[in-house]
Amino acid sequence: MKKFGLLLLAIGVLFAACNKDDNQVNMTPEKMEDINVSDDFDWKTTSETTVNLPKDRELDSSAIYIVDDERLYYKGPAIRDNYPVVIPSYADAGKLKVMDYNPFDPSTQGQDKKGNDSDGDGIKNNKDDFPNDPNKAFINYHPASGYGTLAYEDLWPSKGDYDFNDMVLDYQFETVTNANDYVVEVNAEIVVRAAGAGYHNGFAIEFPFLDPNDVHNVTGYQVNDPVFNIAANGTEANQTNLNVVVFDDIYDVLQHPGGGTGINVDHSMTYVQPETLQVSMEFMQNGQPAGGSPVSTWDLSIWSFNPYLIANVSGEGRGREVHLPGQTPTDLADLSYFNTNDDDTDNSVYNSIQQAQNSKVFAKSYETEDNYPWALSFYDSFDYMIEKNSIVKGYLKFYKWAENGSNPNWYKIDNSSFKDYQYIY
Ligand SMILES: [Ca+2]
Ligand SMILES: [Ca+2]
Ligand SMILES: [Ca+2]
Ligand SMILES: [Ca+2]
Repeated sequence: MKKFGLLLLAIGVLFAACNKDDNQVNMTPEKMEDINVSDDFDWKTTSETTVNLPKDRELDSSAIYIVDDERLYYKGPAIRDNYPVVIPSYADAGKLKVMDYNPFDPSTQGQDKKGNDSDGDGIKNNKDDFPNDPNKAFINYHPASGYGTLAYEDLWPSKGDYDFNDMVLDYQFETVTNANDYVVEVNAEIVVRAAGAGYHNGFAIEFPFLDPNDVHNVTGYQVNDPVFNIAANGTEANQTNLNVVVFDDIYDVLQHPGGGTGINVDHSMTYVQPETLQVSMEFMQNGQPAGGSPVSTWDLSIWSFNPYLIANVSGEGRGREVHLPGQTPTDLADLSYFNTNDDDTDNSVYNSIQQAQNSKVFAKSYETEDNYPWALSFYDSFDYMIEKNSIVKGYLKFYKWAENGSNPNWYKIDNSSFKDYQYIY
């Protein structure tokens, strides 16, 4: 018995030792390479769901509003049985509901006094964002409130230092629709915040479900380099899908402060005021669609926008596109970069995709063999890293999200158990 007890004790000590080792292994990692990311991890900070209109709904309204406790995700005519809705991953899809008025704007409740519809577009005055314009009815935003952020590494197909500040942009899309839920115009605000890189990088957006001829014109972009061929309507020429080149050189948008590498990534250098570009796409003019048929909000699916950095334009031209993980290159991307250096895009899948245009079924793209990305898209404005500091060091729960999807609010929570402020700009 005594011997057996000692043995148990010994096993207990061994277990304690193992646990201690485990704890050390599980300590907060210091670099991306310490993180184990599964093959199927989705780097998106949003999730997509479908909201059904209740069948027994009281139809006292000419418009519906899809909301949760904090945000209005959609407003438009009640003309479908269900609506796609994209919410931040940390939000609770169970809280989504369809209402007959906008709870964040009490003036939309009920009818206005006489149920007036001054412009006769079918949307009552108190619900019509343009009560005197029959060609416009609603304004929707993506993200639903405030700005989202795009953060890039620009050395693709080689991996970089994971400071994700080589280019940092905030974005907000304003979509104007009419009483039939057709898109009249999309107004994008692109706030250029930082360039923690030496390359002269450009930035463009593809709308993967739309055709270049779906827009009458694009305004507000800043493109001078002749490697870009811009068509008469302001879209990029020689593309199957609608592409808008927002700018061709970040160093033409933000002026370098005169010292150090990059712009707004080092507190010892002069801060440069971020520059806001207002890029507008006009889909309908006086009620007339640009293409053969009007574009619905479903066709647009604004949250499916495919933003990309074009690396080192002055040195390498138009072809080196750096996309979000899982996204597809455009027709003008130089495909010879794939599967070189650290890129582990699945080329066999890609080739079959080329034959079935517009399908977004990549098994893998723009990730390393260890499933690390070159770009991140945030549903909210993101506080980016100081130059050459890995996101892993600044955001203490990042690794948990990347390893098992927990802590989807890892970048939102403003306290020292989530952020190590000394590394964040
Ligand atoms: Ca109206
Ligand atoms: Ca109207
Ligand atoms: Ca970097
Ligand atoms: Ca950098």
